[in-house]
Amino acid sequence: MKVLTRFVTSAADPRQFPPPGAPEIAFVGRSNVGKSSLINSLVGSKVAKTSNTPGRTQTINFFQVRRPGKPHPDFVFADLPGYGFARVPKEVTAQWAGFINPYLQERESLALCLVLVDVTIPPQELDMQLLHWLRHVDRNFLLVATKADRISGNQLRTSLHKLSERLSIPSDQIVPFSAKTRVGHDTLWKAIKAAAGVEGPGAQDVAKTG
Ligand SMILES: Nc1nc2c(ncn2[C@@H]2O[C@H](COP(=O)(O)OP(=O)(O)OP(=O)(O)O)[C@@H](O)[C@H]2O)c(=O)[nH]1
Ligand SMILES: [Mg+2]
Repeated sequence: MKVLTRFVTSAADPRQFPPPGAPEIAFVGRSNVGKSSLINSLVGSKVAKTSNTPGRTQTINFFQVRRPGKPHPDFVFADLPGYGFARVPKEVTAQWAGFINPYLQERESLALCLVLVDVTIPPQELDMQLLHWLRHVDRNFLLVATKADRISGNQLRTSLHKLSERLSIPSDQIVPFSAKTRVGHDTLWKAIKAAAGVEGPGAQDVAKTG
C-alpha cells in the first residue's frame, strides 16, 4: 500500500507522548528482531533507524502514516525500543520500563500491538512474558515471525510450529515476514487496516495483490 509517512516525536517519558490521534500500531519485541525494519518496509521509506547493533531504538518513536489523498493521518506507527538486550545497562532498561509499560497499558489510541519474534531463534522466556502481559492488560496483538528469508521450506514450518506451541498462539495467527522478500507484507497491512477500522483496498487492488 502506498502511504506518506511523517516522523512526529520521540518519547522517553509518558509526558512526551503525543496527544492521542489516529489509531496506533505498536511494534514490540526483543532487541534486533527487526521492528524498525518492519516499519520501513511497510511504509516503503527509511523513516525508522535500523542497525546491526541491538539496542538501536531507545525511545518510542511516533510516525504519522497517511494514505495519499486523505486529509488526516490514518494510522500512527510507534517504534518501541527492544527488550532483553544484555549489553544495554540495567539502569537504562529499567528507565525504559517507566515509559514502555505505561504506553502499552494505558495508551488509549493503541489499536494493535505487532509482537515480533525472530523466526531463526527459538521462542524466548521474555517473549512469553510479554505475551502473557499483553493478554493480561487485554491488548489486541498479532505475532510476526521476522527474518523469514533466512530459513526455507521445512525449516520455516518447523520454527513456526515451535513458536505456535511454546507461545500458545494458533499458527494461523502468526505472520511470517521478511523485510528482504516482503513476504507477509500484504497480510500485515490487512491486519493493520482492520485494527484501525480503515476500509480495505478496492476490488482493483485486491486483484493486483492476489
Ligand atoms: N535477513 C533479514 N534481516 C533483517 C530483517 N529485518 C531486519 N533485519 C536485520 O536485523 C537487524 C536489526 O534490525 P532493526 O530493524 O534495527 O531491529 P530492531 O528490532 O528495531 O532493533 P532495536 O531497535 O535494537 O530493538 C538489522 O541488521 C537488519 O538489517 C529481515 O527481514 N531479514
Ligand atoms: Mg529499532
